[in-house]
Amino acid sequence: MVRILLRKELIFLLVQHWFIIKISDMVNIFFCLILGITLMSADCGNKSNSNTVSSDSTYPPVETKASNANYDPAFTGQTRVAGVKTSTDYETTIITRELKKPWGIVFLPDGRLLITEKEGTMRIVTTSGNVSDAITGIPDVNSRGQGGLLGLTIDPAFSTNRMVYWAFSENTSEGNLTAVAKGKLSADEKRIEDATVIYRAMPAYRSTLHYGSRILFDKSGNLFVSTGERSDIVTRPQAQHLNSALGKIVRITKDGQPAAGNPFLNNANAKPEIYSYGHRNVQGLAFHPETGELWENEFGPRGGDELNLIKPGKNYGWPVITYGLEYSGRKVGEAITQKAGMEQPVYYWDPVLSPSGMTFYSGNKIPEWKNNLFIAGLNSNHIARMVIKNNKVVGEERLLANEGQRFRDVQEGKDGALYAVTDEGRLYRIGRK
Ligand SMILES: [Ca+2]
Repeated sequence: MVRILLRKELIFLLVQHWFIIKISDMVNIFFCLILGITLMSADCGNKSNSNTVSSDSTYPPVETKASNANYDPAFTGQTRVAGVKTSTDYETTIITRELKKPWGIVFLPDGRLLITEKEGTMRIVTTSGNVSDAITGIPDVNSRGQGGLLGLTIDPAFSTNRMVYWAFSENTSEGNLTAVAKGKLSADEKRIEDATVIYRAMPAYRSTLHYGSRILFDKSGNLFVSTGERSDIVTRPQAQHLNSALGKIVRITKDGQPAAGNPFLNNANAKPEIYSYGHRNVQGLAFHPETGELWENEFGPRGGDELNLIKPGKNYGWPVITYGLEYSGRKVGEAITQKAGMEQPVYYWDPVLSPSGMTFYSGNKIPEWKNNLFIAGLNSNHIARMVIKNNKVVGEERLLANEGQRFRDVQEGKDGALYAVTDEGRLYRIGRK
């Protein structure tokens, strides 16, 4: 009897134990299933990302660092768009390392480069790396801080008149300012003849900062010139003032006069050379090869570097609206990013790109670069390739990011390659392999 009871007890215990095992197994299986589904869906997520990569060659945004400001963009695609990668094989060559703080590049009709150097010299450089002596005859520049011999261009009729135009920071008795001069490159290419200052962005101010300045001819033969607002808190509001040339893009004739058709010619309180306003420090100007429209980049403060599409008479907002912060980390002004009557940047960078010279690629050698914008980055140490469709940025790539250079200007050569100069003195060629 005892043995039967013991046996029943034993069977009961075994059955009970079996259930406990089964229940714990089922719990385990349940959790495994949940975990499995989670893992599978995570895996599916990865798979869908990698499918995106293979189907349209887009990648995660190139910027991975935290932004300085916590502002929201005004529209999708105004910052941190998808990354892209150049698929055509290209090679990067250092043509020379002997330049002294080069600032601007322009191509002569025969394909050689005429380059400004910040301290006040120009040199002619061949694509094989032959660097000329310094060209003489250029008026003195104030090269302290961000000043010096800055952007340059040549006359559309250079082949017959040999005229060169350049922007520079000039000393005056009231302070310093951004000026534009012109002169003739002598037949032996050793000097600039009859250099004449044709334009001064007034008022003068004592600062070493924010001069701009790039200079470009438009199709009508007038010059676009970009300035800066001289950085200080006392001059900064002048970016909004139409009676000041600080923080502007101006449009002038070859003699420095306000160009016909400028938007404020009939405004008695405005400087007639002003084309657009509300800019901070503009070191990049370029025309889109197909639309012919003028594009501009400018430095924001801490974050908020901008790419803008420039329209006559428009206000680009600085210092009222910005996506950046003061260098101290404080917010700028009323801490707003949008306002009626003020243009939104097409794109902004936070952290900064530190954008300087730029160009649209119009060649065919690297097909996917056609109509892309290339921007020289200083503190960011790379050249930004921006894919633009219908006036919106749809892709961004970083080129030459391992060179450790401060890129000051990038321009397209006659051979369908890009040429870029760096503060460290290098000239690069980036062309098809
Ligand atoms: Ca702006």
